[in-house]
Amino acid sequence: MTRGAGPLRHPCPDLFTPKAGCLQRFEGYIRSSSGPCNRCMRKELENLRGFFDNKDGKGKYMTVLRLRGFDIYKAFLDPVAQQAVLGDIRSVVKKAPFFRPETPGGKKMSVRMTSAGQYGWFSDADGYRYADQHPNGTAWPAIPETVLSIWNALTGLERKPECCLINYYASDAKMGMHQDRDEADFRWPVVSVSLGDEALFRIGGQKRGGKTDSLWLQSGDVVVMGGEARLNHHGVDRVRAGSSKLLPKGGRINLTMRVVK
Ligand SMILES: O=C(O)CCC(=O)C(=O)O
Repeated sequence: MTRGAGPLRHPCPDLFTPKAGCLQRFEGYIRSSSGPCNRCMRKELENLRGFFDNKDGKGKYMTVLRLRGFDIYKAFLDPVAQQAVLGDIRSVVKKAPFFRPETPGGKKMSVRMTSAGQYGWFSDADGYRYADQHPNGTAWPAIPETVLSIWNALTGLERKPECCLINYYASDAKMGMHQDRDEADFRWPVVSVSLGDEALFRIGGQKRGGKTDSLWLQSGDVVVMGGEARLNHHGVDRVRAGSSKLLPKGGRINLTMRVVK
């Protein structure tokens, strides 16, 4: 994420100079080179039980990777938090069932999708865009608080996402390399949450083609795509079937929170 003026600035006064108490309390955490301090994360994640406190009171380690400008918060959601988010996503999907969008070229996507929020992402022969209704003609359900709390914890932004795109990957689904560029203002980050089976996530640069790097995303991992890397190409090459027990019928759910307008 870019620091300095603009919407990506984190409001936490401790971002650069955490107070001694803050550091001491969370000694052992590995901090990202960007993002909020752990004190702020803790505040935002109070509702996602079990994230920061473990039984011996010593805290636990969090690994934050930076790959091609994307910040990857490994195991950001523990199993309890993953179940909480999943339960809320199930309620969304009951009201706004998954559908398979068509590419502008007329091919059905392998990933099934739906959305929560004011806008939902949509695609058909007329192109990629945000729509204010599900294809069944109803408004998209609200973005669950458990999901918003991840945004709050990792971005610290006042501005909230207006869309949470929900992707379901069966074992044979994948997503080609693309940029997220249907939003009006690329200064806002996109925050991506992985639930269920592992996925091979590929990250490139701003230009199509060229060198890429890949890593396996696991259930509970959260990726922040912002700042200079906001328009980096990315995609999912494959899903490792049976690698997680979170979804009883298998597969992977990915949530991406986006500021649309
Ligand atoms: O499934 C993922 O991890 C990435 C999803 C994605 O790139 C998108 O929805 O635009």
